[in-house]
Amino acid sequence: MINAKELKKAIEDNVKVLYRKTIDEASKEQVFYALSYAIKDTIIDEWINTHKAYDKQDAKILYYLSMEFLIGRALGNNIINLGARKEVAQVLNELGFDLTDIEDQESDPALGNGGLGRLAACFLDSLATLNYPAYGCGIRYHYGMFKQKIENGYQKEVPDDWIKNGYPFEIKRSEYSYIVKFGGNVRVENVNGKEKFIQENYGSVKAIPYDMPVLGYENGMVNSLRIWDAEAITNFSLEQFDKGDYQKALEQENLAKTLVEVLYPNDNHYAGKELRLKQQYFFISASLQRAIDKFKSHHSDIHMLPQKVVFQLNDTHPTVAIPELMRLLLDEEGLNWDEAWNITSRCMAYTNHTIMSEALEKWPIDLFKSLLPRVYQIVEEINKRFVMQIRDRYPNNAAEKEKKMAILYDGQVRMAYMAIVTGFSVNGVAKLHTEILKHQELKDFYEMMPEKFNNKTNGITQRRFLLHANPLLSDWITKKLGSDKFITDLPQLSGLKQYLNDDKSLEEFMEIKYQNKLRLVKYIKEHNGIDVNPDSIFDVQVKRLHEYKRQLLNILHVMYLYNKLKNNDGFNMYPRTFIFGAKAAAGYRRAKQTIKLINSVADVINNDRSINGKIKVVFIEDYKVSNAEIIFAAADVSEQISTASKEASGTGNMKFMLNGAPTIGTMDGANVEIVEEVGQDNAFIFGLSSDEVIEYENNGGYDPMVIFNSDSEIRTVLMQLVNGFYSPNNTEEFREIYDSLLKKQGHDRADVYFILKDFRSYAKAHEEVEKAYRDRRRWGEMALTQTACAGKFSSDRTIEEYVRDIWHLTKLRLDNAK
Ligand code: H53
Repeated sequence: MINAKELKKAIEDNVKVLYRKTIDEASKEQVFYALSYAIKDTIIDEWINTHKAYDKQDAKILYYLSMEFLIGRALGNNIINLGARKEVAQVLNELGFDLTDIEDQESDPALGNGGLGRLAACFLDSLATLNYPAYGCGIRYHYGMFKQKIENGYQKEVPDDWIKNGYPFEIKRSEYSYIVKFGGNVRVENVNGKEKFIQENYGSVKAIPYDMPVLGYENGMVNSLRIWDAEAITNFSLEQFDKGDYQKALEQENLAKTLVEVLYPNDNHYAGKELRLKQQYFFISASLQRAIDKFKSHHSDIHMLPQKVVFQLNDTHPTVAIPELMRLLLDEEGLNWDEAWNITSRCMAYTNHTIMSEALEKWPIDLFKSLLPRVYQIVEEINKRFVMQIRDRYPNNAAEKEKKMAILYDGQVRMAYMAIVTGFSVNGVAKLHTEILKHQELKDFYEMMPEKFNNKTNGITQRRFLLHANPLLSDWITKKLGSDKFITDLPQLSGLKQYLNDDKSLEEFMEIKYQNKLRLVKYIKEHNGIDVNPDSIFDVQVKRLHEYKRQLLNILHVMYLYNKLKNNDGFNMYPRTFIFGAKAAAGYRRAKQTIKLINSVADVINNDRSINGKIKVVFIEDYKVSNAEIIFAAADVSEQISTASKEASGTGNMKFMLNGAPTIGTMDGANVEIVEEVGQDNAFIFGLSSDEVIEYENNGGYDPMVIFNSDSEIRTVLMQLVNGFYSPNNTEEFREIYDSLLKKQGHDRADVYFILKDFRSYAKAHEEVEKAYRDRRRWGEMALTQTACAGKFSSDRTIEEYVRDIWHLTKLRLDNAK
């Protein structure tokens, strides 16, 4: 528990020691550091204590291996999980500062792109809250996700130097450094009749871990997020080297520098770059070496590893963990193949997050082999043995099955297949997604090894996305339920259903939404300079920019509404603010054009006085975890409009729901389960089903030209893309977007994402939204229903399912827990 007096003194002392200032002279940034160090001080004993308990209880440990952890700011979250929000705010007040202002000084650690990275962060929060021993293992990127600036409507990427001034919540732990080797060749030696594989002529780097505390909610548990940094190996004197070695030393220096420099900014798309594979191997090799050493410090028999350790592969990105663990067991521990295989396959589990083929990593064999020569030999052997199994099992169609399932095929290493073949569990991230995996994308594997497949519907942490993001609502819920148990038991929210018939409660709920809208209005004014009407419907789509997520459908619909307003005197429309927030991968042309389109449409519409502010379009610059919290709390409508079958789950949909915003969406990903919870009447569903999409994809039969020719309103909107209506200075600005909707794209048909196909039913769903919103009582009920039914979507539920079905962890007991 925080002691107010001690905290105050600690802040004042820290300001003195760090800056040689008294508190009244300190800047907000200085107070941020002073407070953060004070908070870290209060965490540290529990952090030590937790890890002592790991050892004492000989706990089985989960290693969540992920290239991304989109953790967001730590200070506010740590204070929440210490249960000290009010006390800390009070202390700061007394010192003349506001806690929210101070939190705003923290740079947002953006060590992830989007859903996958944020999910990993929510999982860490839930693991600690539920007392499960776990490490997150990742990379300490020196530059996280780029900061987005919008200049003249275009996205511009600015480097995110998040550790420039030091990050107060990390600890460098040089004593746990490891060497990671790249390249060279493998020499085989015969030692006492046994083959020994020796990698030589390699380049190497030193991997150094930095730990960040991950606090459970008021339970004294502090797990670690371990992110690896790279340093050149410098335990030699350069002078002793001849020219060749000097060259090599420089190369190693360079490798270390570039290795952890930057996060690849692609979400759901792999770039196939050598450096990316290096990053993957780097953090995997270091994490596994450390995990094995830790295991061995308590156990003498390496065969016991699966009883004490489990590795979860977050997508294909960490899959090189499989041959690397094999390597360590074979070459370092001296096991034979069968023993090593047995251990590895019982330690590894894989989560699939997408069916999009461009996101499933396939490495060119040549690249893989030259970078990881010994690891590649092991992959070859795994493949060889699996192919033998295929031939055994399918003697009549072995060649066809090999083509579909072999790990090495067509000059490539298919990482997902290696994960499925080796691991003991393969899970999808929402019911629909898992069904599609089993019966479409991975059906050959499902047929061969059905026992591995299971579903774990994603979830989100209510500590950040309700408690921290929306204090007004969480205080109200606490009052209404007479308890704050929902903070660790989200299904308690169903108790709110008793207020669905209570006008006064509905009004209170709506008033909270209004206050949160005012907070966002202020943010938008400060950051975008746009005035937004808080009485308008806040219709929000925030997520990565990707064609399958169909921000384009949304903005085309805005263009359509605007035309209706302009052309039809009788068209009456409830004021709407369409809010977008999205980063596009730096090299993703179409996505960047869509950002420009949204901003160009905003420019025209926001400056047209004739429509009386009925429509506003806002593009929020630099969408990230910290402003997301403000946005979710303020949304009236949640746009979840991916082409059915493409969004594996979505988690933003859950954050909107929790904060009382009904979904307008397709039957895709977790939307399906959201509708299951709230009922059809409390969601606005439109568009093709996933079966219909897949049917069209496989058998054709969709031609957007037919729609273009027959629907004049749609045609007008499309023509506005190429007649300069939104780009008077360059009529060609949006030509590619236009073409993508109407012209065949290489091997693909036009309108790959069925935008025109779904347009009319989307517009209809929007009419329903408006109708519902005009009935204030109905809307109140609908909005409260979202929050009341959100219980299922806590990541606490998801984690309990992983523990029950995959990880089999035991809760840690903490002697001096509060
Ligand atoms: O993972 C989220 C899902 C979401 C999916 C996303 C994702 C990435 O962010 C990156 C790569 C990838 O394969 C998948 O798109 O639907 O909610 C967490 O599971």
